[in-house]
Amino acid sequence: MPTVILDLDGTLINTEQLVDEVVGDVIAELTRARGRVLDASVVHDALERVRGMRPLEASRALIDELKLEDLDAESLLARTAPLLNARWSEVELMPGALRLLEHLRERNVKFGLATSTPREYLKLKMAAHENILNMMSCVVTGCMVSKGKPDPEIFQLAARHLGADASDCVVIEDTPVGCEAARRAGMRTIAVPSIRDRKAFDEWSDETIHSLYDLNLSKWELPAFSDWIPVASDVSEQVLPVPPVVMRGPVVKGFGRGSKMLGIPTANLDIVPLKFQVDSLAPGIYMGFAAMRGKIHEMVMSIGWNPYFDNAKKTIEPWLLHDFGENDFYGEELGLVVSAYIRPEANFTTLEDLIRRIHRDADVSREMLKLDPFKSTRQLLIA
Ligand code: ADP
Ligand code: RBF
Ligand code: MG
Repeated sequence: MPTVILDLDGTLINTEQLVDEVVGDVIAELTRARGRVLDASVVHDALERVRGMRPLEASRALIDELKLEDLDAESLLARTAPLLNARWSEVELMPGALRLLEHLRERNVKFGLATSTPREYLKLKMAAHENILNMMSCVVTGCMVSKGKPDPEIFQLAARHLGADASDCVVIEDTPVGCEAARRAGMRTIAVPSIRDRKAFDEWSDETIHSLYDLNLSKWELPAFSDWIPVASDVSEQVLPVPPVVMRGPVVKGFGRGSKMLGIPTANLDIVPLKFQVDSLAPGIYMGFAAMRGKIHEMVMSIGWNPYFDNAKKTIEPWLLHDFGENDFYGEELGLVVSAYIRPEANFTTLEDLIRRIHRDADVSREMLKLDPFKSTRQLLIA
C-alpha cells in the first residue's frame, strides 16, 4: 500500500490568508516608507508565487519578484515573523483535513508531514491542533534539510523516515513549489491548490483537485472513503455529509444576474461576518435547509468563486427550492444549515450547461434532503 506524505500550510491548515494579510501589510508599509507604491494585487500575486518555500527563501524570492533591491530578506523576516507568531493561534484546519487523516489512520495507511515551516514555529501553529501532529508517523521540517522546496530533499528525507520508496509515496500539496519538489523526488503528486493559478501545477502534479473533499483515493491504490452516499435516482452520483454548518444574516444584493441570466434567483448573504463558517467548508455546491419568515425550505447553494463568471470575491448563494412568486426579500433575515457537499464549482462552456447542472443539483437536493442523515439537520434551524 502506498505511503502518504502531506504538506502542512495551505494543505492541512488554513495559514495562507493570514500570511498574505500580514506580509502584504508589512510590504506596503516598507515600500511606502521608500516612496514607492505597489498595487496590492501585484503583491498578492507575488506572494502566491513564493508560497510553499521556507520563510527565508520565500522572503528572498518575494524581494526578487517585487524588485525591492534595497530591502534584505533577513530584515523583512524580522518584521513579519513576530507578527505572524502572535497570530498563528487563529489558524483553523482546512476543510476535510481531519476526515482525511482519520480515514488514513483507520485504514492503516502510513502517513507523515513534510513542511517548510521551521520547527520553532510549528509548535505555535499547531498549538490548537496537536492531535494532527500526533497522528503523523514522521514530521520533517524545513530545518532538517540543506535546501528547501522546490528541492526534493525534504520529501526524500520524509520517505526515509517512513521507510518507503519514493515510487510508493503519494504527496498532497497546495503549491507548485511543493509539487515540483515531490515530483523531482520521484513521487506521485496530488495538487489541492491554495492559489488561483491552476495552470502553474500542470508541469508538476499528477492530478489537480479542488479541495480535500474531492480526493479519489482508490485512484492512488489507497483505500477509498466510505462516507459518500449514492443518489438513488442515479447511483453514479453521490453526496458527502459534512458536519452541519449554520449561517445567519440578512439577504443582500448580489451581482444581479441570478434571476436575469440563469432564471435561478440566489439570496446572497454577506460573507464578511460569516468568514469562520465559510472557511470551514471547501468552495463548492452544497445542499441543506433555509429558514425565513417562520418557514423552513429545502435549498441548494454555491459557496465560492463562480468560475463561469470569474468572480474576484467569494459569495454565498442559496437558491431556496420554493416558489415565492414575483416577490423578492432583500433585507429579510435568513438562516441556513449546510448539510452535504455535492460537487466542486465547475466552469461550463455554455450558460445552458451551467443552468442544466444547477437544476440537477436542485433535484439531487430535493431527493436526498428527505433522507437520513440529512433530514434531521433541519432541526438545527429555528423557523
Ligand atoms: P442578486 O444578484 O441580487 O442576488 P438574483 O437575481 O440572484 O439577485 O435574485 C435574488 C433575489 O431574488 C433574492 O435576494 C430574493 O430576494 C429573491 N428570490 C425570490 N425567490 C427566490 C428563491 N427561491 N431563492 C432565492 N432568492 C429568491
Ligand atoms: N457558478 C459557476 O460558475 N459554476 C458552478 O458550478 C455553479 N454552480 C452553482 C450551483 C448552484 C446550486 C447555485 C445556486 C449556483 C451555482 N453557480 C455556479 C453560481 C451561479 O453562477 C450564481 O448563482 C451566479 O453567479 C449568479 O450570481
Ligand atoms: Mg443572487
